[in-house]
Amino acid sequence: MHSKNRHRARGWALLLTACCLVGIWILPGMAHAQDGSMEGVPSPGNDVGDAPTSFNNFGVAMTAYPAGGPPGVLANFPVVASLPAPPSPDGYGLCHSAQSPSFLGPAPLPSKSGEQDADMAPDADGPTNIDPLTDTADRDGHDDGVAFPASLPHCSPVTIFVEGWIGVVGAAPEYYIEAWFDWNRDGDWNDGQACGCGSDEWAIQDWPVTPDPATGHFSASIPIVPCHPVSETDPLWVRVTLSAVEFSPLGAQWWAGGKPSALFCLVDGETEDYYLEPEVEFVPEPGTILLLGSGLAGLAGYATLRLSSRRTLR
Ligand SMILES: [Ca+2]
Ligand SMILES: [Ca+2]
Ligand SMILES: [Ca+2]
Ligand SMILES: [Ca+2]
Repeated sequence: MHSKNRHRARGWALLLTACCLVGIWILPGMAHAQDGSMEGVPSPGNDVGDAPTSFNNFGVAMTAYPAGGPPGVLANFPVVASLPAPPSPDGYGLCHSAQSPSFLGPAPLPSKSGEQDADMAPDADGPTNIDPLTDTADRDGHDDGVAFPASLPHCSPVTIFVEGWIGVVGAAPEYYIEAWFDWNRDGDWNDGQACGCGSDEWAIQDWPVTPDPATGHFSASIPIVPCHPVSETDPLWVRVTLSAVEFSPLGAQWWAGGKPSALFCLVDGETEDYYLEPEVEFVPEPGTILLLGSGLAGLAGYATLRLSSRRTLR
């Protein structure tokens, strides 16, 4: 082998070794990913989030609140993962290999779907995760690994239930859950401590999860303290991520739900974004029927808030 080629091959070997060690891979021509199992049809290679972002490939603003507009709070979340989109203030969107074997979700089958990018087809689900031109988000398939409590009361501890599957034979015994909550509803996850009482916007930091060695399944009920400096009744964008690496040692450019470069993804895991909307629910008091002045019967009770989402609640 020519010494220059040998030198280059050694360089790639060292790079690959480094990528495996830190759980990050360099995108191998992300814009032209191919999957032989799809008979040569271009196939999406990465799992990306589906929160709205104004840093997209169409150069148009998207709305964080209310989702879909009319224009209110601008969306600045790090979502689109690769070039030529510009970086958000918190970098590019998190991405994991869609072919890697670990994911969030209740079923022991692959429960994540790949896409070219958040706003670029092809997408294994059909529609892209987000459509900047129509200000539409939250369209990724398989956002199914998180169960939120019925409410997120201000400054009161609750638990977030997360489950999934770790399918790497001989994997490190621990994987890690991260979660970000846009507590101050300003369209990003970078505000740290937004109340005196509650969790950081990076509310779940490197929470270790260990799979059952026989099945690969894991689950965890992870404590957080919700914080609502604006209003408990406003909707909320949340990101939850499973990865083989801890984010704390990677540096501050990873601490707001994004990554510092468009040129790589995390190898194993999945990212799921959720739009939680509190809804007013009438709770009747048991056994109480009132006779109103008009002669009609009515129930005594009270109004309460209950979160709703396209996804699971408990
Ligand atoms: Ca999933
Ligand atoms: Ca979603
Ligand atoms: Ca998708
Ligand atoms: Ca925020």
